[in-house]
Amino acid sequence: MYEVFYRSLFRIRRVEEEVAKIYPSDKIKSPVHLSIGQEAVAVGACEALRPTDVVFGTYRGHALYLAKHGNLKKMIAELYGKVTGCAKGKGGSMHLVDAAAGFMGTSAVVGTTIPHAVGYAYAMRLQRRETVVASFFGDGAVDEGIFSESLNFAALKRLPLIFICENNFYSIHSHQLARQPASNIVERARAYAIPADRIEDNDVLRIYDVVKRAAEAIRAGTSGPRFLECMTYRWKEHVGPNDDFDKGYRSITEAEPWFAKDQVKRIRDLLVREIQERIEAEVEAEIREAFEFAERSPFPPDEELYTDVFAEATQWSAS
Ligand SMILES: Cc1ncc(C[n+]2csc(CCOP(=O)(O)OP(=O)(O)O)c2C)c(N)n1
Ligand SMILES: [Mg+2]
Repeated sequence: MYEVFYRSLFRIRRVEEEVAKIYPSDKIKSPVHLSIGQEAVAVGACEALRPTDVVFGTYRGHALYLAKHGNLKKMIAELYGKVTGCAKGKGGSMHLVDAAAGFMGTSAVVGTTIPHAVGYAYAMRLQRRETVVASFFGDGAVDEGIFSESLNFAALKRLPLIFICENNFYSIHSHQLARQPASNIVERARAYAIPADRIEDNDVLRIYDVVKRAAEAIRAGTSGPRFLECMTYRWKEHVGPNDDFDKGYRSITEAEPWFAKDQVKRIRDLLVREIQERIEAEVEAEIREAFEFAERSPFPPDEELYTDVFAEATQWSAS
């Protein structure tokens, strides 16, 4: 089990470190919001879900895409704006999608994928499917009205949905307590009669356990939606590859306890050396291959400007 966690955590960390390294070259054609430091939330949750379960995330979506086993080559090609990318090179880092892996897409507009997840879960309930849906969003999305509307509707209809708030304390440069009167996101979920937990320390194994139990209860039909608030910490700047502890809105002293809780290192230390090294060599080879694939892929042809703009008439009539 630890091997599986470590492979996923290490893969995400290393992919994003490579993204950060290559970003100044301008080969990557969209802004990047890195999850370095926050990987445990996506990995703990996605390992607890089935491949057939689906997740909806945000523009800070690399970790979730990879944790849900999204295609790495297509992700890097998408960042490069290449036609082989997961959104044909038209979406970039903030609009990753891999429906085959159950990664249903992300959006740059804060809060917007929460109701998408609710709608999907409603469809699963109506069709009596076993699929569990997970909606990932930041503490900033809680500032949006749609957050409360979504919780209310999901609770009312007992939808098969797990809300997962990645609370990294900040919405861009604004601390949660500069935007909200109290640090009580988990209590707001309880106010809608949604069972809710808060995990304080980014512990990947605890996140796994809580999501596993939630998914089992939902699948057994003994629970409506569940809510999980995961306290975590973004190590890099809000957008881009750099550190930003010199910007004045937060301090390195605040960050240090979170560096000490690094889950990539923690799970690595639970494995014997041969296994660590084997996993690392395999992941490094996969990453090299993905960047080479992106480098040699072509940009979309000009005609692609006119496709995927409006839904095709056949799609409307089919629905
Ligand atoms: C509706 C909307 N309002 C404002 C913005 C500007 N904006 C972009 S990212 C962001 C921060 C959101 O913070 P949070 O939800 O905590 O996610 P995090 O970046 O911390 O992962 C904001 C306010 C936006 N993209 N969409
Ligand atoms: Mg945040």
